[in-house]
Amino acid sequence: MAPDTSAEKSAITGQTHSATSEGQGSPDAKDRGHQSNVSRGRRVYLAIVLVLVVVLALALGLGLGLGLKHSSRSNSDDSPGSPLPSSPQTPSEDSQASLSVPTWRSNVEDYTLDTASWDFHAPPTTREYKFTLSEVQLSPDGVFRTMIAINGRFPGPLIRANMGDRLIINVQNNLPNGTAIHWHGLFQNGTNWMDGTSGITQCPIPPNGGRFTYNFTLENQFGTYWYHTHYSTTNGDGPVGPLVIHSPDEVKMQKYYDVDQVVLLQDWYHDYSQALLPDYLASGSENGEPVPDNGLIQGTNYFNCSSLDSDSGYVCEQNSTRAVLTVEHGKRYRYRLINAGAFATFQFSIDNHPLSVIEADGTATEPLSVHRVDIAVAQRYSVVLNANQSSASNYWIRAQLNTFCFGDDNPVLDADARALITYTNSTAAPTDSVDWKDALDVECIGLNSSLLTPMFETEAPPATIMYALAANFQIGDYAIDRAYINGTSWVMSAVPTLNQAVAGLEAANSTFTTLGVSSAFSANQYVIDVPDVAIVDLLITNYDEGAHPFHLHGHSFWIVATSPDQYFDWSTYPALNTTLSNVLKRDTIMIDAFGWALVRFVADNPGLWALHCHISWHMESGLLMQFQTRNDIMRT
Ligand SMILES: *[C@@H]1O[C@H](CO)[C@@H](O)[C@H](O)[C@H]1NC(C)=O
Ligand SMILES: *[C@@H]1O[C@H](CO)[C@@H](O)[C@H](O)[C@H]1NC(C)=O
Ligand SMILES: *[C@@H]1O[C@H](CO)[C@@H](O)[C@H](O)[C@H]1NC(C)=O
Ligand SMILES: *[C@@H]1O[C@H](CO)[C@@H](O)[C@H](O)[C@H]1NC(C)=O
Ligand SMILES: *[C@@H]1O[C@H](CO)[C@@H](O)[C@H](O)[C@H]1NC(C)=O
Ligand SMILES: *[C@@H]1O[C@H](CO)[C@@H](O)[C@H](O)[C@H]1NC(C)=O
Ligand SMILES: *[C@@H]1O[C@H](CO)[C@@H](O)[C@H](O)[C@H]1NC(C)=O
Ligand SMILES: *[C@@H]1O[C@H](CO)[C@@H](O)[C@H](O)[C@H]1NC(C)=O
Ligand SMILES: *[C@@H]1O[C@H](CO)[C@@H](O)[C@H](O)[C@H]1NC(C)=O
Ligand SMILES: *[C@@H]1O[C@H](CO)[C@@H](O)[C@H](O)[C@H]1NC(C)=O
Ligand SMILES: *[C@@H]1O[C@H](CO)[C@@H](O)[C@H](O)[C@H]1NC(C)=O
Ligand SMILES: [Cu+2]
Repeated sequence: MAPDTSAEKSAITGQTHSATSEGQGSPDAKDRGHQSNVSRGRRVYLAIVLVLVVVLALALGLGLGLGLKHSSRSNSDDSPGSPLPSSPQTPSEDSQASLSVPTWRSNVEDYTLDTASWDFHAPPTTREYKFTLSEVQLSPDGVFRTMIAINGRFPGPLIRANMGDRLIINVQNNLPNGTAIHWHGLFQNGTNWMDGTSGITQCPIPPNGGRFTYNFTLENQFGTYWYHTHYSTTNGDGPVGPLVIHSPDEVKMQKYYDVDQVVLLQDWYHDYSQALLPDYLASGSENGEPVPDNGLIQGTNYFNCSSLDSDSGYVCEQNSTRAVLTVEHGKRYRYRLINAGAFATFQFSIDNHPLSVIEADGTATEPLSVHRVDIAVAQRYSVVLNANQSSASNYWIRAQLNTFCFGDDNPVLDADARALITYTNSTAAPTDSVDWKDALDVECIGLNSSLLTPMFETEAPPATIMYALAANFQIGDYAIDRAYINGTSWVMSAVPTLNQAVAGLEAANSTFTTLGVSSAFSANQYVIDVPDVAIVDLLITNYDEGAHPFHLHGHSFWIVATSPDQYFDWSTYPALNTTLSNVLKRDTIMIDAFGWALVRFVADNPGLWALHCHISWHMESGLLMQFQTRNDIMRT
């Protein structure tokens, strides 16, 4: 089967639509002139740094000397901008849903996985994609803003492959900033430098035309993954998409469903994240994260332009619509939920239809029946819906943003983000749709992983080594609030730590082989050098009043134990340090406010691997550390 053709579509759409941007009044536009100067200085700086990196040497020239076409736009629109007059076509006033979608939007069809024609047993093949990243002005929910699109599409194209396949993704960065693309949840065993983590496994791909080719194989894992930029907070600006790996073993799951679809969830801001970041990081902000303005399902949702102040400066077109998922009575639908957002946890449910969870972060599970599922940032769950209700009504899909995760209110946010299920291909407002009576969460939490049992049994051996980590936020000099892991607040390194480690190991510099907390890197890099092929127990204690979804690159971990309470009782450790049968393995775990999680992973995968909170604001505030593993292999 040929690679997904939607990925092949050129960046033409992006270019066309950026034309609509002229005169848009998004507040960040005024910073442009200033940003371009910084950007030029930064490119020169990058150029110096990049000399150290052989893989990017060719791309270097491309990043320099190109025009500042993205940066010089002036904001000539002095009209208040909002709200614009209602557009005439509002297909159905009540449900605000539509079956027609703008050409730039990846929609329900793009994310429907044709299982009948897919060869699950095909011999390994190479699948090639071309991703062009560019800044565009689009209006996913009616509000125009600067965002980042891949091939002019939002959300990004679906990547689909079989286990064992090789993926080649040719990335061209037409953004005014550097970037890198991380393939979330992929092991990258032996290809750490393809992990796409700026400052850790690679230098950012240079701006204004820089290129990088990702090239890796998909071994020993299948299920629902995703990709996103891993450079500052840019992942919240649109460059995200699903990555699905199939396997012959999936047949055992297919008995539970007839139709397979990706359902992408994300919180959404009406501002460019780079415009929100300075205030968030500023003196006195006290970790006051920007609160999302909307929640999107399949890249879209209704937004009421009248809720914006008339002097807000936003351009809001009252034509936003909700996604429509069509079902056929009697069929069962696997929805691969991905929380591709920046901050919010969703409580996902479908009115009148109980759901059955059959996958978590790429681990197939025995069906667990639920009414709502809490899905934190970067987590994935596959849920099965049985279309057995009356066809006479449409029903709401709800992705309710858990507002207890936010430190503030946002008056324009309708936390009940919705899409429509229809049995009859209609966009009519539901008449018999009933939300579940189950109370919504009153604190910020994820689904407790201990409720899920893997479908394919695994055994976790006892740990050979254990590390304890403490995560907190702390206000320092000048009332600057930053996140810390064991006293270190991460700042992106100019020279990727992987390059530093490889150079140090090749030079037989013993600083790079001293096990434990490494002193080989600068003071803002907390790196633990792990013995070769260790089974690592990791206790992460959260001393913060907010919950944090922690993600480990290059591995999935067994969830040994979790707690909503602050203190781990060390006397219980021997009883936990045993062979564990069939506990859930995943790559992102929500750790409760003032709680802890004990996870276990096999450190057999050479490289520098980030462990970080996946809330993009928090990562940028420093909530990231790294493991250095398999020095024996990295040295050679
Ligand atoms: C992105 O580039 C702009 C200027 O083009 C600069 O102001 C901003 O700080 C850059 N962001 C990052 C994260 O480097
Ligand atoms: C991808 O990597 C493989 C293995 O190293 C190599 O043979 C192949 O030429 C690479 N392909 C591209 C397009 O770089
Ligand atoms: C949109 O918001 C305005 C002002 O808050 C309100 O009067 C109106 O009913 C809202 N429209 C819808 C469809 O919710
Ligand atoms: C809404 O209208 C704007 C301006 O005409 C257009 O760019 C956008 O694609 C429309 N959105 C939808 C969902 O039709
Ligand atoms: C519909 O399907 C659900 C989930 O499989 C099941 O619990 C329920 O009993 C079914 N209802 C009817 C009316 O068949
Ligand atoms: C649903 O309706 C639209 C527009 O009326 C039509 O184009 C489409 O083919 C229909 N889809 C199905 C599955 O019936
Ligand atoms: C876990 O238990 C094994 C024995 O079963 C022991 O060898 C190992 O040191 C223990 N690990 C830790 C981190 O205490
Ligand atoms: C991190 O800090 C905690 C508490 O301060 C300490 O117990 C732990 O040993 C430290 N971890 C490492 C790897 O040094
Ligand atoms: C070894 O690496 C450390 C840390 O990067 C550095 O300070 C030191 O100079 C290096 N030693 C030698 C002999 O190169
Ligand atoms: C998850 O459930 C287990 C088993 O009931 C419980 O011991 C643990 O405290 C729960 N974790 C959290 C974070 O609530
Ligand atoms: C990763 O690669 C290492 C070294 O090549 C190998 O020993 C290990 O088994 C691999 N791990 C997985 C999960 O494939
Ligand atoms: Cu966090």
